[in-house]
Amino acid sequence: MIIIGEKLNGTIKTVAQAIRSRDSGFVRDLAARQLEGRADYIDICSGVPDRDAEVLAWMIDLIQADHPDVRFSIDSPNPDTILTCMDQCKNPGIINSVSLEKGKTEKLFPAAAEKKGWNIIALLLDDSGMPTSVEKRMQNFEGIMESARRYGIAENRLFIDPLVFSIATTPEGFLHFIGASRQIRESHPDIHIVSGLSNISFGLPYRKAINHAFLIGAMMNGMDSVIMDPLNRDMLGGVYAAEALLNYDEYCIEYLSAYRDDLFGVQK
Ligand code: THG
Repeated sequence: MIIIGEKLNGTIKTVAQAIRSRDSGFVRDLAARQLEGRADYIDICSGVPDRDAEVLAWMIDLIQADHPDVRFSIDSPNPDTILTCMDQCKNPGIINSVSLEKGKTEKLFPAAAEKKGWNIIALLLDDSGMPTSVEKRMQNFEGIMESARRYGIAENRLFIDPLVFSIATTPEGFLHFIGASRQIRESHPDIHIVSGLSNISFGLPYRKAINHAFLIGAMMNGMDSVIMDPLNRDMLGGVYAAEALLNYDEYCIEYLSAYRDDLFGVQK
Protein backbone atom coordinates (compact mmCIF):
# COMPACT_ATOMS: atom_id res chain seq x y z
CA MET A 1 0.00 0.00 0.00
CA ILE A 2 1.29 3.42 -0.89
CA ILE A 3 0.39 5.93 1.83
CA ILE A 4 0.04 9.63 1.11
CA GLY A 5 -0.11 11.66 4.34
CA GLU A 6 -3.03 14.12 4.23
CA LYS A 7 -2.36 16.31 7.29
CA LEU A 8 -0.60 19.30 5.73
CA ASN A 9 -3.79 20.61 4.20
CA GLY A 10 -4.83 24.25 4.57
CA THR A 11 -8.50 23.28 4.67
CA ILE A 12 -7.85 21.87 8.18
CA LYS A 13 -8.36 24.73 10.67
CA THR A 14 -5.17 24.24 12.71
CA VAL A 15 -3.10 24.02 9.54
CA ALA A 16 -4.72 27.15 8.09
CA GLN A 17 -3.75 28.99 11.26
CA ALA A 18 -0.15 27.72 11.08
CA ILE A 19 0.03 28.86 7.45
CA ARG A 20 -1.26 32.33 8.31
CA SER A 21 1.31 32.77 11.05
CA ARG A 22 4.06 30.97 9.10
CA ASP A 23 4.54 28.62 12.05
CA SER A 24 7.44 26.56 10.74
CA GLY A 25 7.62 24.38 13.88
CA PHE A 26 4.04 23.20 13.31
CA VAL A 27 4.70 22.23 9.69
CA ARG A 28 8.00 20.48 10.45
CA ASP A 29 6.44 18.50 13.29
CA LEU A 30 3.45 17.37 11.23
CA ALA A 31 5.73 16.27 8.40
CA ALA A 32 8.03 14.35 10.76
CA ARG A 33 5.14 12.56 12.48
CA GLN A 34 3.55 11.54 9.19
CA LEU A 35 6.85 10.11 8.00
CA GLU A 36 7.14 8.15 11.26
CA GLY A 37 3.65 6.81 10.44
CA ARG A 38 5.20 5.35 7.24
CA ALA A 39 3.84 7.93 4.79
CA ASP A 40 5.47 7.38 1.38
CA TYR A 41 4.46 10.87 0.24
CA ILE A 42 3.52 14.04 2.09
CA ASP A 43 0.52 15.78 0.52
CA ILE A 44 0.77 19.56 0.65
CA CYS A 45 -2.26 21.73 -0.03
CA SER A 46 -2.36 25.44 0.81
CA GLY A 47 -6.13 26.01 0.83
CA VAL A 48 -5.46 29.61 -0.21
CA PRO A 49 -5.79 30.00 -4.00
CA ASP A 50 -4.27 33.49 -4.12
CA ARG A 51 -1.02 32.55 -2.35
CA ASP A 52 -0.93 28.91 -3.38
CA ALA A 53 2.55 28.75 -4.93
CA GLU A 54 4.14 30.86 -2.19
CA VAL A 55 2.73 28.74 0.66
CA LEU A 56 3.67 25.45 -0.99
CA ALA A 57 7.20 26.71 -1.70
CA TRP A 58 7.56 27.59 1.98
CA MET A 59 6.46 24.10 3.05
CA ILE A 60 8.65 22.31 0.51
CA ASP A 61 11.81 24.13 1.63
CA LEU A 62 11.12 23.58 5.32
CA ILE A 63 10.38 19.90 5.02
CA GLN A 64 13.10 18.92 2.61
CA ALA A 65 15.71 20.62 4.80
CA ASP A 66 14.76 18.16 7.59
CA HIS A 67 14.15 15.13 5.35
CA PRO A 68 16.35 15.13 2.23
CA ASP A 69 14.62 12.00 0.87
CA VAL A 70 11.05 13.27 1.28
CA ARG A 71 8.64 13.00 -1.64
CA PHE A 72 5.70 15.35 -1.96
CA SER A 73 2.21 15.05 -3.37
CA ILE A 74 1.63 18.54 -4.72
CA ASP A 75 -2.06 19.15 -4.19
CA SER A 76 -3.24 22.20 -6.09
CA PRO A 77 -6.09 23.05 -8.45
CA ASN A 78 -3.69 25.30 -10.34
CA PRO A 79 -1.43 23.55 -12.90
CA ASP A 80 1.00 26.50 -12.96
CA THR A 81 1.51 26.19 -9.20
CA ILE A 82 2.23 22.49 -9.63
CA LEU A 83 4.79 23.21 -12.37
CA THR A 84 6.67 25.73 -10.19
CA CYS A 85 6.67 23.38 -7.20
CA MET A 86 7.98 20.46 -9.27
CA ASP A 87 11.10 22.49 -10.07
CA GLN A 88 11.63 23.15 -6.41
CA CYS A 89 11.42 19.55 -5.22
CA LYS A 90 14.71 17.70 -4.81
CA ASN A 91 13.05 14.34 -5.31
CA PRO A 92 10.34 13.30 -7.72
CA GLY A 93 6.86 13.15 -6.19
CA ILE A 94 3.22 13.05 -7.24
CA ILE A 95 1.24 15.61 -9.19
CA ASN A 96 -2.14 15.95 -7.42
CA SER A 97 -3.90 16.20 -9.76
CA VAL A 98 -4.80 16.11 -13.44
CA SER A 99 -8.30 15.47 -14.82
CA LEU A 100 -10.05 15.92 -18.14
CA GLU A 101 -10.90 19.51 -17.21
CA LYS A 102 -9.70 21.89 -19.86
CA GLY A 103 -5.97 22.51 -19.99
CA LYS A 104 -4.89 20.14 -17.22
CA THR A 105 -3.46 17.15 -19.05
CA GLU A 106 -2.09 19.44 -21.78
CA LYS A 107 0.02 21.27 -19.20
CA LEU A 108 0.91 18.57 -16.73
CA PHE A 109 1.41 15.41 -18.80
CA PRO A 110 4.27 16.91 -20.87
CA ALA A 111 5.97 18.11 -17.64
CA ALA A 112 5.63 14.66 -16.10
CA ALA A 113 6.90 12.99 -19.27
CA GLU A 114 9.98 15.19 -19.19
CA LYS A 115 10.76 14.81 -15.47
CA LYS A 116 12.03 11.42 -14.38
CA GLY A 117 10.23 9.62 -11.61
CA TRP A 118 7.21 11.88 -11.22
CA ASN A 119 3.88 10.12 -10.76
CA ILE A 120 0.44 11.56 -11.44
CA ILE A 121 -2.92 11.36 -9.71
CA ALA A 122 -5.71 11.54 -12.29
CA LEU A 123 -9.26 12.31 -11.15
CA LEU A 124 -12.00 10.69 -13.24
CA LEU A 125 -13.59 14.06 -13.81
CA ASP A 126 -14.26 16.25 -16.84
CA ASP A 127 -15.75 19.67 -17.56
CA SER A 128 -19.29 18.28 -17.32
CA GLY A 129 -18.90 17.96 -13.52
CA MET A 130 -18.74 15.19 -10.96
CA PRO A 131 -19.36 11.68 -12.34
CA THR A 132 -22.58 10.06 -11.07
CA SER A 133 -22.16 6.51 -12.38
CA VAL A 134 -19.59 3.79 -12.96
CA GLU A 135 -20.08 4.23 -16.73
CA LYS A 136 -19.19 7.92 -16.65
CA ARG A 137 -16.10 7.16 -14.56
CA MET A 138 -14.99 4.53 -17.09
CA GLN A 139 -15.58 6.93 -19.95
CA ASN A 140 -13.35 9.49 -18.20
CA PHE A 141 -10.80 6.77 -17.49
CA GLU A 142 -10.57 6.03 -21.23
CA GLY A 143 -10.06 9.75 -21.87
CA ILE A 144 -7.20 9.90 -19.36
CA MET A 145 -5.56 6.79 -20.81
CA GLU A 146 -5.80 8.15 -24.33
CA SER A 147 -4.10 11.35 -23.24
CA ALA A 148 -1.44 9.47 -21.21
CA ARG A 149 -0.59 7.39 -24.27
CA ARG A 150 -0.31 10.52 -26.39
CA TYR A 151 2.28 11.99 -24.01
CA GLY A 152 4.10 8.71 -23.40
CA ILE A 153 3.20 8.32 -19.71
CA ALA A 154 3.61 4.69 -18.59
CA GLU A 155 0.68 3.10 -16.76
CA ASN A 156 2.65 2.46 -13.57
CA ARG A 157 3.11 6.21 -13.13
CA LEU A 158 -0.64 6.82 -13.03
CA PHE A 159 -2.67 6.88 -9.81
CA ILE A 160 -6.33 6.82 -10.82
CA ASP A 161 -8.72 8.46 -8.34
CA PRO A 162 -12.26 7.23 -9.17
CA LEU A 163 -13.63 9.84 -6.69
CA VAL A 164 -15.64 9.10 -3.57
CA PHE A 165 -18.72 10.98 -2.42
CA SER A 166 -20.33 10.75 0.97
CA ILE A 167 -22.79 7.91 1.52
CA ALA A 168 -24.82 10.46 3.51
CA THR A 169 -25.78 12.21 0.26
CA THR A 170 -24.81 9.70 -2.45
CA PRO A 171 -26.08 6.28 -1.35
CA GLU A 172 -24.13 4.52 -4.14
CA GLY A 173 -20.90 6.42 -3.34
CA PHE A 174 -18.94 3.36 -2.29
CA LEU A 175 -20.44 1.02 -4.92
CA HIS A 176 -19.55 3.43 -7.73
CA PHE A 177 -16.01 3.69 -6.42
CA ILE A 178 -15.42 -0.07 -6.29
CA GLY A 179 -17.34 -0.66 -9.53
CA ALA A 180 -14.84 1.49 -11.39
CA SER A 181 -11.88 0.19 -9.36
CA ARG A 182 -12.62 -3.43 -10.24
CA GLN A 183 -12.88 -2.79 -13.95
CA ILE A 184 -9.70 -0.73 -13.98
CA ARG A 185 -7.75 -3.24 -11.90
CA GLU A 186 -8.85 -6.13 -14.11
CA SER A 187 -7.80 -4.51 -17.38
CA HIS A 188 -4.72 -2.59 -16.11
CA PRO A 189 -2.76 -4.57 -13.51
CA ASP A 190 0.11 -2.06 -13.37
CA ILE A 191 -1.94 1.04 -12.76
CA HIS A 192 -2.42 2.48 -9.24
CA ILE A 193 -5.82 3.22 -7.74
CA VAL A 194 -5.99 5.89 -5.07
CA SER A 195 -8.56 7.69 -2.99
CA GLY A 196 -8.88 10.55 -0.52
CA LEU A 197 -11.06 8.21 1.42
CA SER A 198 -12.49 10.47 4.14
CA ASN A 199 -15.01 12.06 1.74
CA ILE A 200 -16.98 8.84 2.13
CA SER A 201 -18.14 9.81 5.66
CA PHE A 202 -18.74 13.53 5.23
CA GLY A 203 -21.76 14.74 7.24
CA LEU A 204 -21.98 11.64 9.42
CA PRO A 205 -21.06 11.02 13.05
CA TYR A 206 -18.28 8.63 14.12
CA ARG A 207 -16.58 9.04 10.77
CA LYS A 208 -13.70 6.78 11.60
CA ALA A 209 -15.91 3.67 11.58
CA ILE A 210 -17.00 4.45 8.01
CA ASN A 211 -13.52 5.47 6.89
CA HIS A 212 -12.12 2.22 8.24
CA ALA A 213 -14.79 0.12 6.52
CA PHE A 214 -14.13 1.98 3.27
CA LEU A 215 -10.39 1.39 3.52
CA ILE A 216 -10.77 -2.38 3.86
CA GLY A 217 -13.55 -2.65 1.25
CA ALA A 218 -11.61 -0.59 -1.28
CA MET A 219 -8.39 -2.54 -0.70
CA MET A 220 -10.32 -5.77 -1.35
CA ASN A 221 -11.38 -4.30 -4.70
CA GLY A 222 -8.09 -3.08 -6.14
CA MET A 223 -7.17 0.15 -4.33
CA ASP A 224 -3.41 0.11 -3.68
CA SER A 225 -2.81 3.65 -2.51
CA VAL A 226 -4.55 6.04 -0.16
CA ILE A 227 -4.52 9.66 0.95
CA MET A 228 -5.06 9.28 4.69
CA ASP A 229 -4.07 10.37 8.16
CA PRO A 230 -0.98 8.29 9.05
CA LEU A 231 -1.20 9.53 12.64
CA ASN A 232 -4.38 7.47 12.97
CA ARG A 233 -2.94 4.19 14.25
CA ASP A 234 -6.17 2.22 13.85
CA MET A 235 -6.18 3.02 10.13
CA LEU A 236 -2.54 1.99 9.84
CA GLY A 237 -3.44 -1.29 11.53
CA GLY A 238 -6.18 -1.73 8.92
CA VAL A 239 -3.71 -1.17 6.07
CA TYR A 240 -1.27 -3.78 7.37
CA ALA A 241 -4.04 -6.26 8.25
CA ALA A 242 -5.68 -6.03 4.80
CA GLU A 243 -2.31 -6.43 3.08
CA ALA A 244 -1.71 -9.61 5.06
CA LEU A 245 -5.21 -10.92 4.17
CA LEU A 246 -4.59 -10.24 0.48
CA ASN A 247 -1.27 -12.13 0.65
CA TYR A 248 0.78 -9.04 -0.23
CA ASP A 249 2.63 -9.64 3.03
CA GLU A 250 3.68 -13.29 3.09
CA TYR A 251 3.75 -14.82 6.56
CA CYS A 252 2.70 -11.40 7.92
CA ILE A 253 6.36 -10.27 8.06
CA GLU A 254 5.52 -6.57 7.64
CA TYR A 255 2.55 -6.78 9.98
CA LEU A 256 4.68 -8.39 12.69
CA SER A 257 7.47 -5.90 12.28
CA ALA A 258 5.07 -2.95 12.42
CA TYR A 259 3.58 -4.44 15.59
CA ARG A 260 7.04 -4.88 17.14
CA ASP A 261 7.92 -1.27 16.31
CA ASP A 262 4.61 -0.28 17.94
CA LEU A 263 3.43 1.44 14.79
CA PHE A 264 -0.13 0.59 15.86
CA GLY A 265 0.38 2.26 19.26
CA VAL A 266 -0.98 -0.73 21.19
CA GLN A 267 2.09 -2.05 23.05
CA LYS A 268 2.59 -1.20 26.69
N1 THG B 1 -8.41 13.06 -3.96
C1 THG B 1 -7.22 13.64 -4.25
N2 THG B 1 -6.68 14.60 -3.48
C2 THG B 1 -7.33 15.02 -2.37
C3 THG B 1 -8.57 14.46 -2.02
C4 THG B 1 -9.12 13.45 -2.86
N3 THG B 1 -6.79 16.00 -1.60
C5 THG B 1 -7.56 16.59 -0.53
C6 THG B 1 -8.48 15.58 0.13
N4 THG B 1 -9.22 14.88 -0.88
C7 THG B 1 -7.65 14.60 0.94
N5 THG B 1 -7.05 15.24 2.08
C8 THG B 1 -7.72 15.41 3.30
C9 THG B 1 -7.09 16.13 4.29
C10 THG B 1 -7.69 16.25 5.54
C11 THG B 1 -8.93 15.69 5.79
C12 THG B 1 -9.57 15.01 4.80
C13 THG B 1 -8.95 14.86 3.55
C14 THG B 1 -9.56 15.79 7.14
N6 THG B 1 -8.77 15.73 8.21
C15 THG B 1 -9.26 15.86 9.57
C16 THG B 1 -8.20 16.45 10.45
O1 THG B 1 -7.02 16.19 10.22
O2 THG B 1 -8.55 17.17 11.37
C17 THG B 1 -9.71 14.52 10.14
C18 THG B 1 -8.79 13.37 9.89
C19 THG B 1 -9.27 12.03 10.44
O3 THG B 1 -9.93 11.98 11.48
O4 THG B 1 -8.93 10.97 9.84
O5 THG B 1 -10.76 15.87 7.26
O6 THG B 1 -10.21 12.91 -2.61
N7 THG B 1 -6.57 13.23 -5.34
